[in-house]
Amino acid sequence: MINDKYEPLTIKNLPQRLKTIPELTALVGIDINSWKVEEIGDGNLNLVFIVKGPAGSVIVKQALPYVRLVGDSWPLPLYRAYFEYNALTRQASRAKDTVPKVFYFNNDQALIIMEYLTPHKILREKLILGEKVENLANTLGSFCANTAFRGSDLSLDTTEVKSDRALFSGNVAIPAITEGLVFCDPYFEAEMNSHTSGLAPIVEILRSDIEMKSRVQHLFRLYSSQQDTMCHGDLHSGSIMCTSSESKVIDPEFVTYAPFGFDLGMLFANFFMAFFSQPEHRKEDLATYQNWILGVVSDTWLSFEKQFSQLWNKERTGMLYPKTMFENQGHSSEKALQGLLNDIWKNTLGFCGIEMHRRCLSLAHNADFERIEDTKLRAPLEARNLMMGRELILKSEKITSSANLLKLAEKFNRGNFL
Ligand code: SR1
Ligand code: MG
Repeated sequence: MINDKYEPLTIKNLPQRLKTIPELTALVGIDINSWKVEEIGDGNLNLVFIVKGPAGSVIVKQALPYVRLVGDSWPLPLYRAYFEYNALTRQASRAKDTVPKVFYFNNDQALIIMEYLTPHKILREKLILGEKVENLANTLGSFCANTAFRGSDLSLDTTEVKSDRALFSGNVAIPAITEGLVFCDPYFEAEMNSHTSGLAPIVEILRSDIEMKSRVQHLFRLYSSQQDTMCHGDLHSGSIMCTSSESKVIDPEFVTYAPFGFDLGMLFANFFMAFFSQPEHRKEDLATYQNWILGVVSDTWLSFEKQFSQLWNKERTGMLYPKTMFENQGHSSEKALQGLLNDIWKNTLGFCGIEMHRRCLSLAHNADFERIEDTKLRAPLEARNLMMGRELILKSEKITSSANLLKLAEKFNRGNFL
């Protein structure tokens, strides 16, 4: 199998094809007749198998040469597995214990064998079910701060940053999905778009708002040119797996060097979509659960800010804002840090607004809203989400604290826009 031409795995052929990989047999056992293989991929792009054996279980993830969600009419390079592997190994060392362990990688087969996270569940499912996760904000805020800081010119030697920028700039076709589906398609009648019936008046407001569209394009320019750090690139609630008290970040195949606030923006948007969709997922304890979600947003920022500031003081060894210019001169770098954090916050809000739009208007909607079968009930909730997204894009400079951000979400949650 190892030297074979690429071929997608199936439940049937997987044991025969992978039986000679020692890293795998050491973890699940050598007798392939005792293996149980299940395909569990429910994402938009890849094959994901659980392989269970007498000795243990692992995940086998294989890229397909096309977008699974659409079919082979949309080809997609297999090389994304290589970038995912490289992202996972960096995240593992920069944000300890927050990503699955990688046991084996095969470039020809676009295949990664990694830790089976159990009893973890996809966070999006937990949010739809109304389940809370202890420490969620802390883990995610620290993950974002650690990966942002430690992948950048604030911390790494600049030769390493430049070489990683060059490496990840090879990941062209996958971030191109973001370039199209996230930053452009929501704002005109693009081919693959769809939206819930009843949303036409809101769509008209958004698509005719020239100021907002211009701001979206300014943020797109930042995304494409401000290569601050190695971002996960697709940090939504489907890329996080949790138990009731532990969270792990998975699936960084959209990895790209991008602005500091990009991952946080995507993440916040997915919490806001969970928040706005709640009225159709539960009646009991609705306010309590919605408040919990909002608390996760503000605590994630708090934890990001705290960890980023600690790293600023302890690990600022890169070429940017050097200690030689500040501390070593007896000068405080606090103002510089504050300026940077303010900039990250502002961009986070902008990216957040755009992600809130694309998940309702472009391809690849999310289950938070899609599970609400009755479109008459779904549309008004999506309208709140879309209108808040617009406000975030238009007013990101004026929303200067997480308290203001939460107030805004509460205000839009009461809104009737249709
Ligand atoms: C065609 S891929 C659609 C979406 O799925 C991924 O998870 C990314 O979010 C992408 O935009
Ligand atoms: Mg994914």
